Amino acid sequence: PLPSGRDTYRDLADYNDDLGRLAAIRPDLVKKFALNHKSLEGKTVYGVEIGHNVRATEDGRPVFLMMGLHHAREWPSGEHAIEFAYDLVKNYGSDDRITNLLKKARVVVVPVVNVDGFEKSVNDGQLIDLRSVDDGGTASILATPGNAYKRKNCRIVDGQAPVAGECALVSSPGGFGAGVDPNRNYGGFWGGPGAAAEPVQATYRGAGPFSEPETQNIRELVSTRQVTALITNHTFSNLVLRPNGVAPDTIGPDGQPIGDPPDEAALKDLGDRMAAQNGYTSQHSWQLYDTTGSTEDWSYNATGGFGYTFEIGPDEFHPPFPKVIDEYLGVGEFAGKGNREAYLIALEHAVDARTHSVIAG
Ligand code: 0X9
Ligand code: ZN
Repeated sequence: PLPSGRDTYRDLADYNDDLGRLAAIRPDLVKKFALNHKSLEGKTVYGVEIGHNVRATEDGRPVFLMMGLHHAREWPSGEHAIEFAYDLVKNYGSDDRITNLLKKARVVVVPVVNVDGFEKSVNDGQLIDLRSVDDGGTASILATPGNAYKRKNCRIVDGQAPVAGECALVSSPGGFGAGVDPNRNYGGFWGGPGAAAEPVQATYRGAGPFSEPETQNIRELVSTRQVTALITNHTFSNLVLRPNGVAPDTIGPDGQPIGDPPDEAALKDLGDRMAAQNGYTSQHSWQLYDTTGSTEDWSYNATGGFGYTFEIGPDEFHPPFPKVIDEYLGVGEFAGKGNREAYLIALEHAVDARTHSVIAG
């Protein structure tokens, strides 16, 4: 079983309750906190901080940040994030490896970054099978009632939603509904290739870098801690992606090719070691396709903390829950290929690493 014992997907209330439950189980070890910015619909976004003597004054211990559900429809991405929190809490004090890691580092888990979008997806969802659709399911999505396959946040731009104020999936013909793509709205290379300027598109970048509460929340979290490693979970394709989201020969704002990240060898090494555990393919993000304004392209280039996107699962946004369980633990169909061990390796890296600086929020 999963560390939490759950056997069905959580909705937004379940996530928030479980974060509170974790803190109630071990108040010395877990602190539930609210991020700075409420969502556009006024919801509070929560996370937990986990570490030995967690309520002690901030002591500069390095932080490993784990996130899920930037994209609303990517349900396993939140489940694996919160199960990792349960795993740490359950094993602290009995498992020496985890106990020692939590003495040296703090782990911050924000399982649902895009609360508005996720609430629509999980509560108003009608599931369809996307496995045969090779374009990410967009053709089927447009034919599907409900919001199960909603991706973006709930930013309403004039003319984008069918009813003013409604955060719907489907808008005008050919559109992808309301919202900014939170994974195109960060400051790293914002406005470059692989992000759309048009609000109806699936990868709409927003009006400007960090225009959205979701990205503001993560920017402020990363900017006020020593986040030496982060994983942002997505689904699907069994990938461990490392910066950057555009190829080294891409011309940057200074007119020169951006090149590979200065830490490419070490980024690759950690990515490869994680992929050896979960069986994913470790590669540059740009080898999937171009993206700009993504989470770790900002965080890595701003702070030097290593950041990775995990694309969980072979082929589904909402696999049957038993698959989500097995893929976390590395059992059954996923024997020897679990994310649990990959996450622990990232946490070990976080303990040893240092960021360049803490930047202003
Ligand atoms: O397009 C995305 O945002 C991610 N794929 S998804 O199917 N979950 O939407 C991939 C982002 C990869 N690029 C970077 N991380 N830079
Ligand atoms: Zn995604």
